[in-house]
Parts: sequence; C-alpha cells; structure tokens
Amino acid sequence: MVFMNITFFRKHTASIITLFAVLLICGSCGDRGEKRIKIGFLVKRPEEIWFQNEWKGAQVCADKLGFELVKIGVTDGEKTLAAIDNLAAQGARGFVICTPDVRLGPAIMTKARAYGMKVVAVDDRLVDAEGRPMDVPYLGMDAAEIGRIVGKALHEELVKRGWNPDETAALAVSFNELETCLDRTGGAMEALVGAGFPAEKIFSAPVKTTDIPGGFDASDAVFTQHPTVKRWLLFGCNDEGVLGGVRALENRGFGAESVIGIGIGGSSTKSEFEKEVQTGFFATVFVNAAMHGFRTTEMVYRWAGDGVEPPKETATVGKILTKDTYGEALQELTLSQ
Ligand code: FCA
Repeated sequence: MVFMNITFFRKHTASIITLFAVLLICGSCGDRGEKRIKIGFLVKRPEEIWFQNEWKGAQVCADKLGFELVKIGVTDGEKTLAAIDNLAAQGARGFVICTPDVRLGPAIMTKARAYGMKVVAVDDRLVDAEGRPMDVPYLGMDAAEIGRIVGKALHEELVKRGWNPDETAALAVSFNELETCLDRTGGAMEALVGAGFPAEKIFSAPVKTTDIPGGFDASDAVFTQHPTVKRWLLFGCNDEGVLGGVRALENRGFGAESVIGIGIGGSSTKSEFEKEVQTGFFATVFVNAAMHGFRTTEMVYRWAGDGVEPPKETATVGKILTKDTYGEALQELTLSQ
C-alpha cells in the first residue's frame, strides 16, 4: 500500500506541484477580491457646495469602477497631514486633494511619496517653497478664460441696460493668495477694460475667506468708501464672494435694478436662482464640479492601479447661466460620464 502510494507520487509529481501552485494563487486571488482599492478625496472646505458636488462625482466614479472612496475634509495644514497618515494606515493607494493652503505642497508630497501614494491636485495647484507650481498632475478651471467670460457678460448686460458709465463702478471680490482666483478676477478685468470700461473705476475687495461672509465684509468696506456710485458690477473668484457683495448691497438698498453680479462655479447658486424675484446675482459661469471630482478620482485610480500617469495639466471650461437657463446645468450635475 505504502509502496503503491510512493509510486503514485513519483509518477504525478509535476501534477501535484501544479495543483498546489493553483491553490496558492487562487488563495491570493480571493484576498485581492475582498480588499478593494482605496482612494482618498481631501477637500479644504467640505461645507462648500462646490466641494460636495466634487465628492458626489468622485463617488459615482468609485461605484462605477468598483473601488472605495474615502472622503475627508481638511480645513488646515495639521488636518491635511493627519489625513494622509490616516489614508496610509487604511492602505489607500493615492488621493485627490484641494488643499487648504497651496504652500503645503512640499509637505503633502513628501508624505505621499514616502507612503508610495499617487496624488492629483484639483482646483488649487500645489506650489513649492518659492511659490512655483509643483510637478504634480493638476485639474482645474481655465481660470483666465472663465474670468474673461464673466467680464464680457458684465459689459454686455451693462450696455443692454443702457447704464450711465459715469454713475457705475465695478468691484472685484478678490482672493489673490490663490493663482486660480487671481487669474479669474484678472481675466474679468481684462475683458471689462477691453470692452471699454474705465480701468480706474474697477475696485478690489480682497477677502479673508472665500465664503459669503468673507465676500460681504470685504465688499461692504469698499461700498462705504464710494457712496456716490449708483450702480455696481460685481465679480469675483467664486459664487460665494459675489453673493456676499450682492447681500452687502441689498443691505444698502441696491437691488437687481442697480446691481449686476456674475459669479463662477454654479454649485451654490441654485437657491439664489430659485428665488421668486431676480436679485443682483445676475449670472454664474457654471463649471461642472461633479465632473472635476469624477475625472480626478479616475486619474488616481488608473495611475495607482494600472500605472497610467495622468496629464500634467487639465483645464476645464465654463458656460454662462442665468436664472432662466440654470435648469440645464442641474441636469449636467446629475452626471453623464
Ligand atoms: C477655488 C475656490 C473655490 C472653488 C474652486 C473651484 O478652490 O476657493 O471656491 O471656486 O476653486
């Protein structure tokens, strides 16, 4: 009996080794199947609807491609670095980030590289210690062009309403610490001046925070300095800044008939456009935040999983929308990727 078994094993050694190899490989296949790839998505202002829409788009991508998305709000530098440690502890392979401070770039990348994680920056480009853009894939708005769309539309509306330029001034609710914001307001000024609006009648209200209260405080201080202006054109880095300016003017008795405000983004303007009456917030240049979320998450996933390196820079475009045409954008927000 024993003799027979030894003969059997001798005859079938190759087959037995193959069987064990298959069992081993299948065992690890099973493990891989259970442990889905994890990708992080870190945003600086989780309360801003823009970033919530980016997360929605990223989640659609994760569900479609079958990986796990870890969403973390990172409102300061400490939270950002802790979030990267946390992702590494969970075995995440990479992350998308809109950092609370672009100068955290070197610290973010040192950590990410040490953990072997892939990084794509969204909306705000990471910069090095000298303030130069870092060599990290970036997807963001074509900011100067979007700004020019704002400036052109402001001027067209001013002409359409037949406003007297002598009684009109323009205000940039600006945030010059961010390259993308500087380019947006710069583009709008360029288009306004290019269309014939006097450069000396364009004022700036630098905000401390890029939300509605930040826009309100900064613009209100400028309105106080110019009490003789009868009509205002408002533009800025995002919808929130312009909405802050619109609210500050409403407080001073300026309504839709004497204010033309045009924002950028479109995510936070739904409730404004759904109001029964037209306010001073006339339009926005809509950019699909959900698409930003979807595309950047997909980039990290393909890079970490299949080694497909994303393009160094991807610029997205915008479309002007008013109270009347906003519905179309909502359909786009439901994602067709
Ligand atoms: C920047 C702004 C945000 C949003 C984003 C696309 O990060 O701070 O409000 O406009 O770009």
